[in-house]
Amino acid sequence: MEIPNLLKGKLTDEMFLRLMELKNESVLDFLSWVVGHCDPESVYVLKGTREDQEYVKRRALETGEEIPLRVPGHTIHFDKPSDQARAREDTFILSEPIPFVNTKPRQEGLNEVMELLRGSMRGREMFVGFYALGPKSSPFQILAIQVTDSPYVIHSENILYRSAYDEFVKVGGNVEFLRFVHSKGTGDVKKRRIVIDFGGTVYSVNTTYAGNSVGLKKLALRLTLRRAVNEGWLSEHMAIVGLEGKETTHYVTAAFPSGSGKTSTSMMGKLVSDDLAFIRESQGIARAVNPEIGVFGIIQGINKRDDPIIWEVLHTPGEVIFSNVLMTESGEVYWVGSEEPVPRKGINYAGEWWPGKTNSEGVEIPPSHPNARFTAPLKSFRNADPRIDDPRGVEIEAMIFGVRDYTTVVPIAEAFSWAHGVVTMGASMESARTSAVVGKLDEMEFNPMALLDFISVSLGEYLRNYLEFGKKLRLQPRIYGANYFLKDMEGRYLNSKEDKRVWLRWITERLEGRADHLRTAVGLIPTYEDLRRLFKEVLNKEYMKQQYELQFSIRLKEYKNKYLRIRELYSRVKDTPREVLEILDEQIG
Ligand code: SAT
Ligand code: MN
Repeated sequence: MEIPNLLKGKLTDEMFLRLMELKNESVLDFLSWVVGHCDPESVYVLKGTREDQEYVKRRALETGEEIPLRVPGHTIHFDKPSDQARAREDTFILSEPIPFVNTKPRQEGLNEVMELLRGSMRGREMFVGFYALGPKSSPFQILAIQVTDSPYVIHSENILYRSAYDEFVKVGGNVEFLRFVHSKGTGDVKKRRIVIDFGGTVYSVNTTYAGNSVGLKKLALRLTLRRAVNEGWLSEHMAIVGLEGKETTHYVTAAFPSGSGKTSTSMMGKLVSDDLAFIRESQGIARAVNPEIGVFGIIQGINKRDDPIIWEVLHTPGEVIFSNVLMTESGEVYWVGSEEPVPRKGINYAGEWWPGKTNSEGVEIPPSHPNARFTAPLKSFRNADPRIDDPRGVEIEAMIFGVRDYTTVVPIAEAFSWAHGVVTMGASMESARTSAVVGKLDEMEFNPMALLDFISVSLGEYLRNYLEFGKKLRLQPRIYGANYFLKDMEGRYLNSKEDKRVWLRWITERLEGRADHLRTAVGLIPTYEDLRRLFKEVLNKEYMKQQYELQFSIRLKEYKNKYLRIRELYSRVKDTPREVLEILDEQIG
């Protein structure tokens, strides 16, 4: 095996040996191509050792991509003002048109991104990281390589993913892997592109926001979702959480659109995953793992009272990257909704900040961006589940599909069956837009399984796979529809943030056969008596009949309109399974 001269010229002896040890021609071909095209000054190949991790952190500070904070191990990173969220309009899947998906003809998309990447790493150090999605050496494992000229991006990958250089060495030349090429480029956000090629490579340029640049997160999801549909398993945008029951822990998944309660739900039990899940059938049981080992969470609204576990992580020495919050002179951070006093000045994503500062359009700049984030390892959370690395995955007993819906969906309901839940709860999700994506806030968006932004196959194909997956199961997870955001006629929220603890306890009791239900047209809902008992037990709160009536009266007209809209959407997708339309017809009545 030989390393091409072009690549060799960028390597120290140590880095050369690291590449040789892989004994993998396709890795060398891939890296030679990137080096030839993007032209970095030098290449750093990570084995994932402690020294490597420290080196990356040091480079992040030296390049100014991160700034140290007062608390040891904490740093802050800023993205450009117009690069604060996932960029839908600049993200393309290279394929024939797929309904609801931003696609581009393959050659056109490749030409465009190649042009932007040409010479984009000039004068910079390029990092090569080796990772595994899912527990190492498990049936879930998918290997991947991230190449980037941003130490912040590789630092984030190191926190969020299992490092797997050793796995690459172990499997040797034949290994298949996903490829992610990122360059911060010139930083001209107008030339931002994220391009997904089903050949197995994702290219991302002129952006640093982690949702656009950290390949293994949502960019990998487009590739793994397609693979899952082809292979008969599920790659989902879901948290995995263990709910403590009387005798055992019940693992459930939870799909919510970004910024609608997924992270907070995952803090209410034993934390396996806050964002992503691979789910496979094994001996008739659905088993799930977290492809990640870290959290990239929204920070706005995190406060000591509502989110004690996250609060602790954000105030304890250890590895945390804050992004797009406010930094004060003394190296403290502040974010909106922390319930701490607002500093009188500081630095944020838009430069120097003071209360009342406006942008060029006269709009007030908040101290922290609504999509400001923290990046931290799962093991820092005191509720981290001991089974995070279980190679068999955890057995899934229930799946929750949650929406941010102000007008229609009841706080919690159980589906009549797997297929009923998949179709009327998962596939029928409509949710108000949040600041996790660029666009107008609060507009209602169709967002099946909280996945529409990441879907890379036809929705019909995706749902066919989902329904078939259920048919393979001896124990089908029960399905729940949740909505933490229902309002009354005057526009007041009908529930407080902590009420979700009660809904989760109800699910636990349903799984253990301890809670009753009422049958309605849209699913099984809790009885008043059970909720009165659970509000007392869980929150020590009185729960009034009148509250129950406001929260759980089925708003039939709204529901009917919702399902008519959904039916119409699916009837336009030409490969929608018949079963989906039939279940919707039945629901419409
Ligand atoms: O922006 S990301 O997609 O990476 C995170 C999220 O919104 O879930
Ligand atoms: Mn997410």
